[in-house]
Amino acid sequence: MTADASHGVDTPPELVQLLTPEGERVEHPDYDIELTEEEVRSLYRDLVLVRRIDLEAVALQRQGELGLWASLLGQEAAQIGSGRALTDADMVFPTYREHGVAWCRDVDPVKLLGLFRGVSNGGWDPAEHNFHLYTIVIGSQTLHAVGYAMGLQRDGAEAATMVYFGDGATSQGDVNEAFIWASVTNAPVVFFCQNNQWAISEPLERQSRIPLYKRASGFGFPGVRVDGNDVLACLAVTRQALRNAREGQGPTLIEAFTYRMGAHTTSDDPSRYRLADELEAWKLKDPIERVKAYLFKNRLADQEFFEKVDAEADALGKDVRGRCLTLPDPPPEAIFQNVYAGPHALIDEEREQFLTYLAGFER
Ligand SMILES: Cc1ncc(C[n+]2csc(CCOP(=O)(O)OP(=O)(O)O)c2C)c(N)n1
Ligand SMILES: [Mg+2]
Repeated sequence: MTADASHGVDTPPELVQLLTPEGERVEHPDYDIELTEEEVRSLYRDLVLVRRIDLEAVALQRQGELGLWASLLGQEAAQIGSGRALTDADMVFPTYREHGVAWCRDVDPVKLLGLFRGVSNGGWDPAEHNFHLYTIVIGSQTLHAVGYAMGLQRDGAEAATMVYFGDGATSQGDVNEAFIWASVTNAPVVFFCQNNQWAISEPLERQSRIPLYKRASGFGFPGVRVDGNDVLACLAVTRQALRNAREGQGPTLIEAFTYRMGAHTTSDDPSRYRLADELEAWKLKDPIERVKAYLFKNRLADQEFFEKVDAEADALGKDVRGRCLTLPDPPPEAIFQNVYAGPHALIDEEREQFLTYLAGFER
C-alpha cells in the first residue's frame, strides 16, 4: 500500500474509531470503553479548556507577549484521550506541542507560557508532575523515555512511560533506535505518535510509504492506528497499551491520525505550502464538535452545561492572560541554577565571574 496524498481527508479503513465525526457512538471489536455520562462531560470540558488556553497563547504571541507558540489546534482529542489514560505513577516525555497532556498532568498553563515568553529555563519540575520538560530536538525524547522505562522495569514498578512525537520525528534515527531498544528489552513504554499529516512544510508522504503504525511490526511490537480526533477511541486505545506495558507485555506504537489545523508554530505560514480545502475537510472532523453532538443528541448535556463550560473557558483565558503578563523576569544569574542537581565548583566560579561582569554596569 502506498501513502495517499490527500493528507488523511478520506478516513482510512484501519482506524480505531468509537465516535464518528457526526457524534454517533460506534462499536469496535478490539476496543471498547465504558464511561459514565459525567466522565464524557468531563472530557468535553478538558477539550474546550485546552483549546481556549491555546487560543489565548496564539493571541499573546501575536501581541508580542510570547516569543513563539506551537499550537495544538485540532490535536486536542489525541492529547486529552491519551493524557487521561495515564495514572499518576506513569512518566510522560512530551515534545513542544503537548499542552493538552500538560493539562492532564496538572501543569499550570502559565508555566507553559513562561517558557515561550523566555522567562523560565524549563518551566516546571518534571518529578512533581511526572511530566518531563518540553523537548525541541526532534525525537530525542524517545530515547530518554525508553531509558526511563527500562529503569521502571528494573525497579519492578507498576508504571509505564509514554512518549509523544510527531509524524516527522519517525524519520529520525533516535526514534528508530528507541524502537529497537524498547523491543529487545520489552520495555514498558507507549510510543504515542501524533500524525498531524505535516512536519512543518513536509507532508506525510515524504516521511513514509506505508502507514506509520505498520512500522512497529518490523521492530517486533504491536502498532495501532486510532482516530486522533476521537477522544473516546484515543482513551480506549491508550489505556489498553499502557495496561499491556505495565503488565510486562512490552511496547506499543499508537499512531493517532489527526490534523494540525493551525500553523506549525506562530513563525510559520501554512498557506505557502498547503491548500485551504484540506483544512476545510478536516474541520468537519473537529474533535470537540463530535463530543458536543454526541452529548446533545443523547441528552447527556443541556444548553446550560455548554454555556457553563464556555464561561469557564472565558474565565480561564482571562486568568492565564493576566498571570502571563505579570510573570517576573528571572534574575540573569538564574541560568546557572539547576545545571547540576547539587553544587558544582566550576558553575559557582562562572556565576561569580558573571555577577562581577554585571556589577560593572549601572542598573
Ligand atoms: C533534530 C532536529 N531536526 C530538525 C529540527 C527542526 N524542526 C522543528 S519541528 C520540525 C518538524 C517536526 O514535525 P513532526 O515530528 O511531524 O511534529 P509536529 O511539529 O508536526 O508536531 C523540525 C524538522 C529540530 N527541532 N530538531
Ligand atoms: Mg507532524
